Amino acid sequence: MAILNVTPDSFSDGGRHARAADAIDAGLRMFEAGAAILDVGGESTRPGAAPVPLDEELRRVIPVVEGLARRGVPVSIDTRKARVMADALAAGATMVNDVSALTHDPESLETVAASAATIVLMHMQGTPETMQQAPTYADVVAEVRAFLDARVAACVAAGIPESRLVRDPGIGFGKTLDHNLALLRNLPALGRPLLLGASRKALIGRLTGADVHARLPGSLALALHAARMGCAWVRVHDVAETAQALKVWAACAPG
Ligand code: 7PJ
Repeated sequence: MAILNVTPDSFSDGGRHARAADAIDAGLRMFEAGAAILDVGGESTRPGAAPVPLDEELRRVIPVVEGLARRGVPVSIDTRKARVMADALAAGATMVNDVSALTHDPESLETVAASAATIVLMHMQGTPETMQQAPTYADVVAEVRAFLDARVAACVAAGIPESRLVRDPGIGFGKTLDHNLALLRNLPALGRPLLLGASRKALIGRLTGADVHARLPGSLALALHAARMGCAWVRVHDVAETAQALKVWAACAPG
């Protein structure tokens, strides 16, 4: 899964159309480089990020979803808002990636249940504004597992088959370095199928001192670790590099 952020700081400032065209071009390049799906997002959920109003989020992402889907590129919509999910699905998206696991917007569950989309349910403690202030768990692996089980159960109760649900531990979302490492060491304990998003994240900086623009080696190590632990998906920025690493790893991995 390739990360395609459509925020004003990610592309040219030549206006909306230029920005959408740039994002579509970037998405096509990532698809050609080996991404199975593009995760299009218009609201940053990084620690401390401010929320984006609905209209603005729609204006950012829908032209990009439509442009990619029209060219036959699989698209995931990265949003916490039911209306954005609905419009993106109508524009051709086939996956919904919600960092709130369909808890942020009370209409999300019904919206995705009415579609055939695959849903990524991510664990987060707190909200993006405050989540890194004091993350606390008695047993992080058991608590994340219990949360994911409960969200899967809520989706199944709403009529979504479990085969369409993907679990995600939410690396960095209300977690210290030790919490992240406990989850990474115990990924199979979280259930299946799993998606891991660790590309360029702060834990790589915490472990190595590398700044955000120099975290490709650590990101590749985490992608290979995810593959070895049986993850079905990795969410990454550096598509060509990750695809090459995974291809070589898969050729020599036992089993
Ligand atoms: C994740 C995400 C993740 C899923 C972000 C970043 C922060 N969605 N959105 N999993 N992370 N499903 O990419 O650095 O880990 S935003």
